[in-house]
Formats: sequence, C-alpha cells, structure tokens
Amino acid sequence: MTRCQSRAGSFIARFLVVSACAAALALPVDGVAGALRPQPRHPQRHPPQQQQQRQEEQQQQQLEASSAPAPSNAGPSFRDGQAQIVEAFADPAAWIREELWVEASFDSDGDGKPDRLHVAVVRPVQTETEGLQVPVIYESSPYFAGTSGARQYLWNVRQEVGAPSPPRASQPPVEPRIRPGISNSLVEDWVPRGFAVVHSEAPGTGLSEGCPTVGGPVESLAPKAVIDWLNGRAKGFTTPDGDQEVAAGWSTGKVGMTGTSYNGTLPVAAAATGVEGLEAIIPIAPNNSYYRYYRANGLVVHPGGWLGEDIDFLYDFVNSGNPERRAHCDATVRDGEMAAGRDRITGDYNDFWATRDLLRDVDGIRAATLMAHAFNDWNVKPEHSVLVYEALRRNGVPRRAYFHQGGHGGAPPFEMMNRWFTRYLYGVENGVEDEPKAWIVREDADRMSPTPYTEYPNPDAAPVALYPRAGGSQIGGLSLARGAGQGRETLIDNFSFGAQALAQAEWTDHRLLYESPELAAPVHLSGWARVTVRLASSKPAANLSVYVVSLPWVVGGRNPRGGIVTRGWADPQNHSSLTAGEPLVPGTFYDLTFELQPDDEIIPAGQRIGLMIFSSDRDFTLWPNPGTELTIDLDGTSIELPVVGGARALQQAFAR
Ligand SMILES: [Ca+2]
Ligand SMILES: [Ca+2]
Ligand SMILES: [Ca+2]
Repeated sequence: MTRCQSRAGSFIARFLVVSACAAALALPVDGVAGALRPQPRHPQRHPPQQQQQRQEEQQQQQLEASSAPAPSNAGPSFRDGQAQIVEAFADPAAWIREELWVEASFDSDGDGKPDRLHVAVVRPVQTETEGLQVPVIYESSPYFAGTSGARQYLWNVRQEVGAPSPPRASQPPVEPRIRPGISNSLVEDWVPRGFAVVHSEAPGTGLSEGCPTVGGPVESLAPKAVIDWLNGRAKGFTTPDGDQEVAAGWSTGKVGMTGTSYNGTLPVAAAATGVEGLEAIIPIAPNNSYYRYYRANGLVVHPGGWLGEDIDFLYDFVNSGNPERRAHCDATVRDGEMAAGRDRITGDYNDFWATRDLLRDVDGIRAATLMAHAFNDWNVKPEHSVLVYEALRRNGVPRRAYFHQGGHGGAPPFEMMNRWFTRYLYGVENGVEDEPKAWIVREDADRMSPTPYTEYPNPDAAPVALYPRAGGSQIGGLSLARGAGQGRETLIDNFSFGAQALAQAEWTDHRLLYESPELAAPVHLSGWARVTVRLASSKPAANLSVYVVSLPWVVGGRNPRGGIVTRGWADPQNHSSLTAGEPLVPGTFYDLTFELQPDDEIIPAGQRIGLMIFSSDRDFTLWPNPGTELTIDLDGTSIELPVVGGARALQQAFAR
C-alpha cells in the first residue's frame, strides 16, 4: 500500500488533496468514497480570471449545496483499483446530455471563420445538481455521421509498377446520418462509473465544420481544441454560428481518449500535440503513419482487405460534412494536395506523407499510453503501434502494450482499461505503472487472458541470422551457417498466385522458398525480423514481397497453425533511399535491407520456419503484367529473426 493509500481512510483525506500526494487525489482505493469535490489538480492551467470564476462558482455551489434540503453527495467509488458502478450515476434517464460546438484554432474550410467542432457530452446529473466534477472519457471519429465504402471506387491495381494509375472515379458524397448525441459508444461503461463521456466529429464530417484531411494537422488540433475546452482554455458555443457560450465547469480537466482504428489514431494525434489534460490514451489498432498505411518501403501497397485503397478513397469515405463547403474541400484537399502529393507512381516518401506521419511527432506524447494491436492485423499493420510504443519506451512515458494474435481491432480486457483510466484520470494509486509492460495474448489463449512479459519486444530476444541454401523453386534449406557458393536463383512474377498457393506449391518458378529443419522445440519470436536481399530485376521496376512462414501451411487451421508468421514488402528502386528511388538497371544486383512487420509468436515444435521471396502480392501490391524476372543472389541474402533465447535457442530447436 502506498503512502497515499494509507492516508485515504481518514475522513479528512477524503475531502482534501493531501500535499504529500500531489500526484494522486486522496481517494479510498477500496470501499465507497464520500462526497467528492476535487479541485482541478492543475488550477494554474486556467487563466487567473477563469480560475477566479471557477472558485466563485464552486463557492456558490457549496452555498447552494449547504442550503439544499438533502444532498445525496454522490461520488465515485473504487475497488481493486477500478472505478465501480455507483447507483446514483447509473440511471440513464437522469444523465445530462448536451451538444455544442467548440471553436478550433484553424479555418480549414476557408470561409474566413475558425472551424467549430460538433461535440456531445453525457455526464452524471450530480455534475449539474451537486457541483460534482468528473474526468472525461473522449472518443473522436470521422465515421460518426456515416461512410461511403462502395468498392467499385477503389483504384484499379491492374497496372505496371512505376507507371501512372488508371483514373479513379470519386465516390458520391456520404449521405450524413445525424444522430442525437453523436454516438452511444463508451457511455454505458463509463458514466455509471463516475466519468463524463464526450464524443466529437472530426473536421469536415457530420456537423463539424472544416475539411476532411485524412491525417492532416487539423486532425491533431481538433481533439486538442476539445480538450482545451474541457480545461477552460477554448470556447464552446451552443450553436455552430451563434455567440452563446457554454463552459465545462463540471470537468476536472483530466481526459482519457480511446477508440479503434481511425478512432484510435486520433488519441495518438491529440497526445502528440502534448495538450495538457490529456492524461491517458488507449489507442486500439491506430494508424499512426498514412505512408505506412498506403506504402511500404517505397512501394505502393494497400491495406489488407482494401486492395486499391489510397488516401483519396478514404477522403471520400468520410466526406460527410457541410455540403456548402464540399466543393472547396474537394478542390483544395482531395484534388489539390492529395492529388499532388500522394505520388502513386514512385511510392516514395515525401513532404505530403511527412505531414501525415505521427511517428514524426511522437516525442510530444506525455499521456500514459495503453497501446492495443494485433499481430495479424493486415489492415492497420502492427508496426503502427509498435513504433509508437518503442518511442514511448525511449522517452520514459508511462506505457503498456496489449498485443494479441487476431486481426484488426480488439480492445484490452475492460478491467485493464478501467485500471488505466482510474489511475491516470482519478489519480488512484492502483500500481499499474509497477506492473509488467507487455501483455501478449498467446496463440492458444482467450483474448481476454494475456500473458504478462517484462517488455515488448521480449528483452531476451536477440537477432539470429539464417541463410538460404540452393533449391528455392522446390524448397531450399534455411541454415544458421552461411553457405558459400549457393549461386543465384530466379523467380518469375505472376500476380495470379497468392501467397498461400505459392507456399503450398511443391514446385513453382513464381517464388523461392527456403525452410529450416523441423523444430525439435518451440521457437519464440518477439520483435522485428529484418531481411537482406541481393537481387537483380529484368525490368526497371518490380514488386518485392518477403514472408516468414510456418510450414507445413495449414489451410484455415487454428492454433497452433502453419501459415504466415510475418511479412513485408519493398521497392527495390528504394534500395538506398526512401525518398529518391532510382530505376533498376536490368542485370545489375542491388542489396536491399528492410524490416518485416513486428511480431510475437511461438512457432510450435514439429513446424519448419520458411523464408519465401516473391514479387507481386495479389492481396496487397499492384498487379503488373506477369513475366518480370527477379534473380536472387543467395550468397548476399539472409534474414534475421528476433529469437527469444538468441542463437542458442534456435540451435537447440534445429538439433535433431
Ligand atoms: Ca471555417
Ligand atoms: Ca519507390
Ligand atoms: Ca505472427
């Protein structure tokens, strides 16, 4: 028990912020709190005038409370370090629901006025009747008013690599669905537990003003504005164009953000601004770099399940905002900066993508981050979360990783999220920061039962190099020892054959496949695999796909299963620069090194580890005419796997 907790049992401590516990409100960790009127923990954040106003309001509220007949004095309750359902907060009919517009710092729709963002609040009635102040759980999204995902508007991928794409027709505008309260997500979980729940629509969507920018700076500044409003630093209005203001005096100013996919990106975007008051975030499968979402190592690569999607498709997908400003937004954003900057011809990194890359801003994050992602999320690939997580580790930011083996999305167990928000929004010293950092759901486990590890990647993992042996059209060897004089082997591109068919083929010239000995013991991989390929192409441009697989491949098999372990794609033209690829000279060999998607997987005994090299990936890359030949120099090709236990563990697993 901490010093703060030990004092929490005293009557006085329930009502006062104990100075020795500056980082924590003096709240009982177990049992029910009495009436709670926490002062904002950082009153200096408020301008003196507002601070004075707040104090006067609170004094007035205390006067009113003292003259009221029978105040219920409802307050939050904590048990096992988690906020509990409080009966007085649990009646939805009593909740205060309000909608308003927060004035942002930008004018992205070009009408000469700051954009106002549509916000909805749900909070316990006691925040109105008893002067109770509560922290906020906040979700923002461009999706709340509906989306337009008709697949005939995806880009046609049947084109040569490095050539202009066939033209794409834009989707018709989204028919907005305006719902009262914007969204019901999170509300039933958190309002009864003593939080307010806030939703806002992203710029240019629903009833929020502005233009959709799909990752542009306004998507970071918009949630920042809402958090500023919750802290008395930005103005809210009852209407999009009126001047009647509305304040958030009921808010402690402590805000937590969460959401999945795009809605998980926005918490990272807001946190990267360093905005004060955003104390904790739980991003679930966030897309933290639009370049890595639509490109890979210089190559045009599409999100899994959305072959042909590019950033302009996603713009149309969310374009549900004010029809009067739509022509302006389409012209400046979609048909302006996106058309000029996305560069679907080379796929190289540039300033356009840099402005949509939160990895560049990640040092601004101070919010305690519980990061959730899946290692088989091929829509938003796991690197998005792992790269941010690794930056938080370098920077010493409070953090936790919850990673599972499923696909896109998947929230951590509710108790884990509750303890995270309770610790950082209510200041309850429940010890989350002293617990293991990495919670990995193992292959055969329930998704709600992760296994704790000290850190991710696993601290016992070390890179171990494996080298291919000749014979890849059938199956060559994959060995711990470099074998000189293995020579060159050639594959012929053909997008007609998917990775599964290629991995299962007994013999094919459409891929090269090398496999290890059968594993005598399980092999635990944790972290990044890194491949080096020495190759020549018969054409100036070509796709390159590299998979680590577990063989034999089992179709539709459950865990433990054979199939994809991890994979990656790259443009050989970018062998020496991500921003300036160069046409390949046919017959010339190039060395190319890149990382595959980060992973944490235990490959069971009895399987073999395979390295598969091929060209076009029918599920992800462009589909050029078949026939491009890639020649691999085996003596210059290797893969480093992040093996828990290092080379010794792999040697033991390979020993027969
Ligand atoms: Ca405006
Ligand atoms: Ca390129
Ligand atoms: Ca895996």
